[in-house]
Amino acid sequence: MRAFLLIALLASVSITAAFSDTGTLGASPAAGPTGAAKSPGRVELTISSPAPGARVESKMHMAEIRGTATAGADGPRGFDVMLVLDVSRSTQTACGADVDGDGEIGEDPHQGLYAPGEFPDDVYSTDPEDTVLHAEVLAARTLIEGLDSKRVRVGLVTFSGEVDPTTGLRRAPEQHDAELRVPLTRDHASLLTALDEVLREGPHGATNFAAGIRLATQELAGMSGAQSRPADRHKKVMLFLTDGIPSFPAGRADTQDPEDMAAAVRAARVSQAAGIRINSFALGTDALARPKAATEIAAVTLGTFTPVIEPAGVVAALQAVNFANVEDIGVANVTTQEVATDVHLNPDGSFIAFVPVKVGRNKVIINALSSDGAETNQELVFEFSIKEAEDAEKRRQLARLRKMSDEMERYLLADEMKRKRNRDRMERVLDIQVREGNRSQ
Ligand SMILES: [Ca+2]
Ligand SMILES: [Ca+2]
Repeated sequence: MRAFLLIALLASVSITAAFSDTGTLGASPAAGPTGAAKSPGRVELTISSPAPGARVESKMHMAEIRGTATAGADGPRGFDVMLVLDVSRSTQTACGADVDGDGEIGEDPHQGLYAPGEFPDDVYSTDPEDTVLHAEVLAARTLIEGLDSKRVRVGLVTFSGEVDPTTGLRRAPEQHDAELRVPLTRDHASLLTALDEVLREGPHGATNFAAGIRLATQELAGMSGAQSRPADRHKKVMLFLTDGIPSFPAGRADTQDPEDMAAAVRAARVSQAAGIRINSFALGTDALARPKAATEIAAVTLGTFTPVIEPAGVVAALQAVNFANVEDIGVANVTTQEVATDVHLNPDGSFIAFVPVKVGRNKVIINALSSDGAETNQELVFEFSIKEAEDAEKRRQLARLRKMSDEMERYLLADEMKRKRNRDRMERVLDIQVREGNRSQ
């Protein structure tokens, strides 16, 4: 039924298509009828490729559209994102998915799946590259690779807490339970190198939330002692990943003292005062059994708390985070009467959409929706022709398809509802055009 409606709408849009050539849907951002009609805030669209009128070539009837959406008239110039990763000992456990993609799913021998003695007692993942820490690192990598280094600075903090093996307490009162791996930088490649280093060092120690939050806050806020240089009008975001509950700085590492959580919440209040938002991600059953600390640090900073039942799901969860306040991007091809279903919106508002096209002239509408409900449309006309794929291009397309791993498929399933809303919205956008077109004729 919906498909029929869409076809019907699109059929009528061909009239509108001719009409809008006369300039109803101006090419300027925020000029679309829906954007002007009900804008609580404002959202702007910049299409970086293809250029208007350009000739696009591809082996498949599919054109790649890249751009950026920015919410708010006085929106931030850019983003400072501090990744805060839990490297405590428990992150050595198998996360339940094939993180390294070698075809073997690492399992925790302590879960009773193997005969006693089959694995040494200190092995927590039969595939050493499928641990919770590996899932965190893969999530961080995937996130970083999707961010625009011109607009987003990224830094890396890890936290744990060295334990005195005889007492179970901290080794020394002045010890640092968090480490600044990379100050905020546009050199995203340096983050990838640092993440490799984190994996080489491996999981260790207890879980000191407060230390991680304090160090990340110092850097994001440019407090004294910070190594990161301050940036003007950058929105400050902390992405805090943990598989546990705070066990340090108070008392023993194997005991959750009330002060462990109180210290974390106090640290988050300082973040809040410094204009930093904490988005927390609690991975796995341990973290979710008692998620109070992870929810509190997000709540006091007006950030989001994301429960991630399967730790490997953090890859998709981190990718789905939205710090640009851009809720959704929709793309419809007026010429082929199809709506793009393959739209990747990055947390910084940049996006890539693959829209179905036909050979010749194509008119495409791109719609951006901000978190506060503001919308804008932009249209783009380009020429499309089929080309024989060269080997490099074939490899690139294959690599892209392979990247859509099991993880992404799960994400797509979970995303089904959102996609339906997107589709409905684009149908509405097209419908408005039809009505606007008819009125003017
Ligand atoms: Ca594996
Ligand atoms: Ca404790």
